[in-house]
Amino acid sequence: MASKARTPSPSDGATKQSTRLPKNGGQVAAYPAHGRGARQESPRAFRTKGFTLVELAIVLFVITLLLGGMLTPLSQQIAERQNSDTRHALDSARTALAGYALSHRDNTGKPYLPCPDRFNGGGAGDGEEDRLTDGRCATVVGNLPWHTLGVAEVDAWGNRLGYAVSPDYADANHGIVHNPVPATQVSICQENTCAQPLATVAAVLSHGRNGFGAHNALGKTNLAPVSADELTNVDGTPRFVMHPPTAADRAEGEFDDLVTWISPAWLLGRLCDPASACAAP
Ligand SMILES: [Ca+2]
Ligand SMILES: [Ca+2]
Repeated sequence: MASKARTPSPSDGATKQSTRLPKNGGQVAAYPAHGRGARQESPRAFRTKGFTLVELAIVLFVITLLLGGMLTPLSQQIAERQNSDTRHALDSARTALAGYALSHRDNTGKPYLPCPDRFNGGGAGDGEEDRLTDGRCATVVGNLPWHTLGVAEVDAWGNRLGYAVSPDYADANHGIVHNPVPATQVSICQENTCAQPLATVAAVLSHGRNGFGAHNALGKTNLAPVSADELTNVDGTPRFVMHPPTAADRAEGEFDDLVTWISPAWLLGRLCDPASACAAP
């Protein structure tokens, strides 16, 4: 009767190894690679396995410094991107205004600009220009007729853009006249006293990051501004202050409005060939 083959177990090999002489002639290694001796580590090796409380505190301190250094530039980047996006919206609005004039002519072929979307009354806040039956604008100062122009409704902060246009440049029955007429109705100023106004055809305004005085996308009016310069931009007159931003702790108060404007030369340069009837009497 054949004996049943026995499956060797790992313990067999270990037993055999333990009884076999080492190849180095029987000398025993100071730190064996296997077995009980492998777990006997030196005190120095044991200490390097973890952090002490002091080391942990230092690591947390460094991480806090790194996060603080990263978060501040991130907020600055967001603010700069919002400013850049709004400036792009203002530039797009100015181009769209010229495009409107290219496609709208009175009965003599002279172009004219769109009217503002008014703040109050019929048709207010719908993004459509508000024009009277006689061809004149219902208001000189209002919001940009974003729906009429096909541009963005709001700036980067969710507020509508303001818009003012000289009546002489937005009359549907009397288009822009030659050479052009003095654009005295809309002014750009460096401060609220407006010592040296820059007469212009039209202006487009964003009320900036603080949004004071703006009409938001919900049709509501934001809190009124505090500084005299920003108050000038919401007083309903076609006079707009434009200068670099100032912080709230400055003597002149906070100012973050963004303004662009259309000069007569810029507009006619895009509407007319100088030799064409467009610019002729
Ligand atoms: Ca309207
Ligand atoms: Ca503002």
